[in-house]
Amino acid sequence: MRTYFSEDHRKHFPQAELYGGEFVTPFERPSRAEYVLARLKDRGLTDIVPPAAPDRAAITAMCDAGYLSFLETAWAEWKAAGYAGEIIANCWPARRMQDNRPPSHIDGKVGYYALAGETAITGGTWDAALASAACAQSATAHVLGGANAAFALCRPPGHHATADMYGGYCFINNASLAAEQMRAGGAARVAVLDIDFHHGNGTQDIFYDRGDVFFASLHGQPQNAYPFFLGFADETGKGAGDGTTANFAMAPGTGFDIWGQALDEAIARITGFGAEALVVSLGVDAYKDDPISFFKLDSPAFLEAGRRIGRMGLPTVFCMEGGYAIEAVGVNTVNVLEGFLAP
Ligand code: SP5
Ligand code: ZN
Repeated sequence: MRTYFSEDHRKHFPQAELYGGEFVTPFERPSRAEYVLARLKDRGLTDIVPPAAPDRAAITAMCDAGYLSFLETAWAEWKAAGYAGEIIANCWPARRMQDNRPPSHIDGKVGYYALAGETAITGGTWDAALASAACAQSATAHVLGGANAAFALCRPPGHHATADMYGGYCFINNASLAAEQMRAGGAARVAVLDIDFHHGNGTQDIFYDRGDVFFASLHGQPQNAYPFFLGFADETGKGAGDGTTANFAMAPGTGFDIWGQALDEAIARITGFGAEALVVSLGVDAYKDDPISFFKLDSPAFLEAGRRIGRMGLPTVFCMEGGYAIEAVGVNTVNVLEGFLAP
């Protein structure tokens, strides 16, 4: 399986994440990608190539124009405002306030386009987010060209980003770009299977009213887990997308016994939908030692998850999402890929 990877991910390395009322080194850090790369090489998955230039038109087609322009110019505006630190949101259009009038001042814009305050933007964030999107796009093109699968080693991740909001360490929704590209490339029906510990709120939001893209997510239940305000089991899609969203929200302490059953159900739903292509939001933060998550999967569980995904027999694009038990991220991620390759 070919991996698409860009060194430009390093341009996004904020020093600050707001966590427990303190600034800490972000959990989503460049070394994560290094561990994945090292493990790929250890396991002989050495077909690792840089992506082609990003397809900006596809990004523009999926995202809000004001949002993209914000991402591109936010750092310059922030510096021009005289701020010394990194960009962190601190005010929002909360309940009963106006949420359809993007402000002009950078402070207001940041709150308008942020869905959470843990994620900082720096001078290199936009370039890195574009390079990450390019990995997903090149991986998808590779599969559309006839490969049965490809791995986009995306960093920053994407599944929390909507068409017009960043947060959860995400800026551009890489998996959604891949799904749209599969559709444009001829797959009549596409599924996104999100196995990251966190609900893929961005992906769900982008496809919520779409009958041609199925979204299934396995995640920590919103009562107890980020992003808290989406991912409930009763969210099942709307309009043409009625019935094409499936959320498997699980309790603290969930292990592979329960999680594996949810995976089987998600796979059955995707198969029943008649998907012709699959995008996997590949987060490995369901791991037992993940520092910000509460599931209890061990490393062999990721191998088994990969096997079950492989048995679907679909053309598949894997997009890297979360996973913060840094030294285990490589093993767990590559375990999914190896399980897929030898189901
Ligand atoms: C892509 C991805 O995995 N994004 C995750 C974003 C999570 N951001 C919020 C982190 C807050 C963690 N709080 C956990 C408390 C554990 N004691
Ligand atoms: Zn996650």
